[in-house]
Amino acid sequence: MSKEFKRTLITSALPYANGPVHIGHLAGVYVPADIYARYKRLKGEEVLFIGGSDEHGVPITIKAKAEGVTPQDIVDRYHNIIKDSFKELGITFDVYGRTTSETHRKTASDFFRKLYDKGEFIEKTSQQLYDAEANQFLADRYVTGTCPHCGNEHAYGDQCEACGTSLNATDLINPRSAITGNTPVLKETSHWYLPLDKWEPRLRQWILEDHKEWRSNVYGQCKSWLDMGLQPRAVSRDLDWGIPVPVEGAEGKVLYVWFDAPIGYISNTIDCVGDDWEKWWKDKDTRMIHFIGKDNIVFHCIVFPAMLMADGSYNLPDNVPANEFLNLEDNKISTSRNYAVWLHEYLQELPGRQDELRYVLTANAPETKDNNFTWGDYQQRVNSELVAILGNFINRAVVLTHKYFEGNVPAAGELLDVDKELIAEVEKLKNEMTEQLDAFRFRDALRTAMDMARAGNKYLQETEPWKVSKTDMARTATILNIALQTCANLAIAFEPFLPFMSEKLMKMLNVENLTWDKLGSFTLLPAGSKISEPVLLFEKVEDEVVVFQQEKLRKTVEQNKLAAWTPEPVKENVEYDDFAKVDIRVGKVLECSNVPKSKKLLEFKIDDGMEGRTILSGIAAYYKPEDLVGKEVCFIANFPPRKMMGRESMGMILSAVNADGSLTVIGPQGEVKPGATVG
Ligand code: B3M
Ligand code: ZN
Repeated sequence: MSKEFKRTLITSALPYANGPVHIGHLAGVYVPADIYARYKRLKGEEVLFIGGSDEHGVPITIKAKAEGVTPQDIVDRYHNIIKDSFKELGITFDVYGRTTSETHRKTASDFFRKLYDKGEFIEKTSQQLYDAEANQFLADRYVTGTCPHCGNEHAYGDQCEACGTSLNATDLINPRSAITGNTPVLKETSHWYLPLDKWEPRLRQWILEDHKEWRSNVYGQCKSWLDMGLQPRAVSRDLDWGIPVPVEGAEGKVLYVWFDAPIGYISNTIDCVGDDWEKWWKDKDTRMIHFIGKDNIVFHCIVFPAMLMADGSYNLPDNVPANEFLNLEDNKISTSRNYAVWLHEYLQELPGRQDELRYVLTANAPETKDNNFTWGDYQQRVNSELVAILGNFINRAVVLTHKYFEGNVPAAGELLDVDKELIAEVEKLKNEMTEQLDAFRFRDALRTAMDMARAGNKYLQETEPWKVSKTDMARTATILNIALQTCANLAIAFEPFLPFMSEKLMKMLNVENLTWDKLGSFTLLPAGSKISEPVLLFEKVEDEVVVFQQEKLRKTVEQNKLAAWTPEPVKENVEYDDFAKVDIRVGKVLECSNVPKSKKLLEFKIDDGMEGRTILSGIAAYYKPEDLVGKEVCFIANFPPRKMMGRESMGMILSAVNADGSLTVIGPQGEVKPGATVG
């Protein structure tokens, strides 16, 4: 970073208030943003950390319609769930606002009106997709179809989630209305367009020349956008949920959600600091950083900057460290398919384990490529890293100090090489962490902090105070002084990542105000000061937790399969005479057993109202044989005898395969005499 700034404005993408936040949001945006905000505050810098809910947009109206409530009901519900769960996870927003606020309505309207009055928009009439039955224009998520770029058949009218391309609804191939499923018609309507092409030269200079330091995934996506050539982009919609376009004669039209939402960063700043807001948005000594996921790059690096350029009075972001996506147990996280680990559920099911989640999400952060979260890895990292390395080192240093010095920090005597090596190592690791955090490399910085804990464990292993104490208490005092000072350093190093642990540790050490500049000091705890009794910082994750969470996901996948299931198409017609040839009867199961050496076959002895018969059926995977004895089943009686596993089968028992893959044997609803004909 070349320019020296006086303060940092940190924004984090405003989550749609159409559902809770999940670990993908956290890993992608909010945990890294909070790490950075905490780090900058630890350095004593002036920071403003902006968050808030994005409460307009079609996903919200679709959800409201599906639930038979108003969009305001939806956003009120989820805004509060999201806000509360962020707070409980220790995400330290200075403000968490919302785009249905009056401040935002005014700020967004004024922003639009200023550009309108400056003649920055093109007003254009065009043919847009329209659902005649629903009597509604189809924008954004109201229409789905095939992406013209990658062939994804479930692309939306504004974006293809598969390849990330931003789309116009009319780009879609085979468009379908998300309201009625109908094929849309074209209908004339007028909108205001922001001529992105006008800002292309300046955007090209600002990104491709002035910000070569941006992450390659961000820089690359911007470059491909710019190389494709920017087109004018509609900034209004024919919708009834959103901010009304503040122009006479614009009834029924609202601001496009991606025009409105980024202005939410500004309005939330106003809600937070009032008249002081311009210092954060217009003063050249302020550095703005946008934390987002990769699907928001075009809006934060091209569209919003073009809006700010068109206004002319705002700063532009200095960096946009967008993360890639996090998958869950090797599958894509999906709000609509409820396939996620929801933050509010995690906090309920695993109370007090906020740090563990922050740790695992940062250790697996998709900073340069998509990554994966598994419950097995969560357990392994908590148990073998947080408990066994970090917690273990701190616990040993504190327990031994109570054992040998009644909890008083012992004075350090002359330092030996092994002591000096640890001190030098901590200083080296501090410098590495500083460089990594400044470069938004949070995974690496967390690993470096863990290396500090590893160095502490190694130090105790090498100095063995539990042995030295038998002969040399002065040396023991030095060792434990050094070990405790290392614990105090860990409280600083981990504060951005594991704030709850850091706070507990500082309390245990009876120390406070440990700022970043103190990292590397070995005089943080004065000799003679008292430390508290050891507190367990991390508990092992038991297997039951992993089993429960994986079962929860399995059930969700099953439910999705059921919900997505559709019957097979009906076969070709048959003549009645053909059907009449099939002789279907009711029979009673007298005996049922597995066929030796076969995983599939069950052997049935059936009372068919005649001589009785044996039927073999490949349903052993679905039933315990004993559960079928006494049941009435329907079977085809006039198939020719068939040999299977050396046994003769006289007929076929009818069964249905369910949507979830399970199988049910078919029988009469009530008691029927064996041998009765089914017609
Ligand atoms: N509401 C979140 C998303 O695309 C979107 C971000 C707005 S940030 C101004 O998932
Ligand atoms: Zn695509």
